[in-house]
Order: sequence, then structure tokens, then C-alpha cells
Amino acid sequence: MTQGGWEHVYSGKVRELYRHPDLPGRMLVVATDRVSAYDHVLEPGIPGKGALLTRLSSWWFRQLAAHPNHLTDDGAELVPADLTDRSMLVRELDMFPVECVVRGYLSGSGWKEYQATQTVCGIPLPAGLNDGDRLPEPIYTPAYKAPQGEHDENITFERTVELVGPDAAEALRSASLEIFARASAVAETRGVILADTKFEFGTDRETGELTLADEVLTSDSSRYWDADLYATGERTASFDKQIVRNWLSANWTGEGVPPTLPHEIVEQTAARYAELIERLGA
Ligand code: PZK
Repeated sequence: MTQGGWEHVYSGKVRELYRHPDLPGRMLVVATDRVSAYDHVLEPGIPGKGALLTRLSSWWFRQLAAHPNHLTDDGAELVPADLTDRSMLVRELDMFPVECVVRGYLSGSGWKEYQATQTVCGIPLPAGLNDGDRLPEPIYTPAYKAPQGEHDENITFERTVELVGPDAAEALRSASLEIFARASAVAETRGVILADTKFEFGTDRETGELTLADEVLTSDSSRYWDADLYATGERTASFDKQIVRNWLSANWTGEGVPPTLPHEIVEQTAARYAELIERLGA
């Protein structure tokens, strides 16, 4: 997109970042319909995914208005009309190189690490927990944002202190835990469990304020479960791309190019994203 003077600055797996010469200090985050799993972008995309996830993220930013975030309307008239439903105009921040992961439940890489060491990112946990169990309290498990192409690396809180200094490290942890507590309470009233999520923060160059950035609480950055199904013991029916992951792990060795997603998987995934939005009322 060089449309209307927007200049492409960066491609993520599923999103694109643009700047505009007439909007200094602003960026446009554009969500595509691409889907990624196990570090690969898959074919085909999920029709409408970019718009659904943008809607979810914008809704959460509004729910979380007690915390400063990077959204702005300043320059909105320059956003191409065909991108308004899958883009967010944001203030450019000085980003912290830390992914602020919060986990309320034991799942994924957290479950793997727990089985090996009874810890998650160096945090000791009680014995006897099972995959999908709720943790005694949500834990903050930061990761270092590796340069593009490399894997993010789980780090201890002490390592975060070395990376960003003690004050910022503490501020990132407490903001992450506060936002997670608020978001899980909101989700719970709608029959949805927020199992874990990842936040990113930056510093506002003008105010110096710690500011919530990136996408928030989307199905790409979070694990969401159906509370009723969870109560029955079913812990795999998530509102994220678990459908894609499950299909891929049953149909691909992990070597070479991943297979094309079948139509049903694409449709089911799109339907789950839409259902999450409906449940939350976003
Ligand atoms: C920023 N990303 C990740 C997001 C991509 C890559 N407000 C901000 N200020 C400065 N930098 C960023 C943000 C935000 N958000 C975010 N990289 C830089 C990213 C979307 C698409 F390609």
C-alpha cells in the first residue's frame, strides 16, 4: 500500500505497519486476513479476520480506557476508506523490547515448562497441576522480543530489570497484571475465560507515560476458552487459532511448506472469531 502517501515500514506475520509523511509521530497498524501457526503463515487467509481482530482490539482498548493506550484519531482523515475496518491509527511510542505475557491458566509452553521444572519462567508453582488448570493467581512471564526471524525468549523478571531498568520493569509487570485482572473479569461476565495473553507497551514521547500498544487481547495474542465447556472438563475448544493448530499438527510433519488449509477449517476458524466477538459484545 503506497496509497494516499502511506509508506510501508514493516511486515509482521499477519500485520503491516505504515507511516505517512504528513503525520509525524503517527503510524498505521493494518491487520490482514493472514493466519499463522507454528511460525508459518498459512494459505489461504481467513476472510474477514483482519477486520474481526481489529474490532476486538479496539473494543478492548475502550474497555481498558483507565490505562493509556496508543490509539489516536489525529490524522484519521488520511486513512484510506477501504482500510478503516482493519486498521488502527496510533501514536508512535518508544517501545520496550519485552512481550508482557500474563497467564491465568496453565497451557501451551507454560504447561510444557511446568512438567519439566514445576516452574513457569522461573516462577515456582504448586505441585500436582494439570494441563489447563487455573493458577492460584495470574503470573507475569515476560519474553524478550527477538529481532525478526528469531524466536522470542522467555526471560525472568531479573533479566527484564537488566534490559529496561528496575522502574520500567516493575511498571510493566504491575500494568500487565492489572490489565489482565480487569480483562479477565470482563470476559468472565460473558462466559469466556481469558487463559493467557500478551501485551506490549511503549513510552509516549510527549508525556513520558507508560502506554499500552500493539493489538490487545485478540485471538492472535490470547487464549480464550468457553467457560461452560471448561467446566465440563473440555479444555481444547478455544476461540483462537487452535482449530488451525490442531488440523496442522494432524496433517503436517513440520518439515517443508505447510499444506493448504481445507475450506472447512477456514470457515470454522472464521466462525470462532465471530463468535468470540458476539459473546463479548465487542
Ligand atoms: C510497533 N510493532 C509490531 C505491529 C507490524 C509490527 N505505537 C507504536 N509505536 C512504535 N512502534 C510500534 C507501535 C505499535 N503498535 C509495533 N512494531 C513497532 C508490529 C503491527 C504490524 F508489522
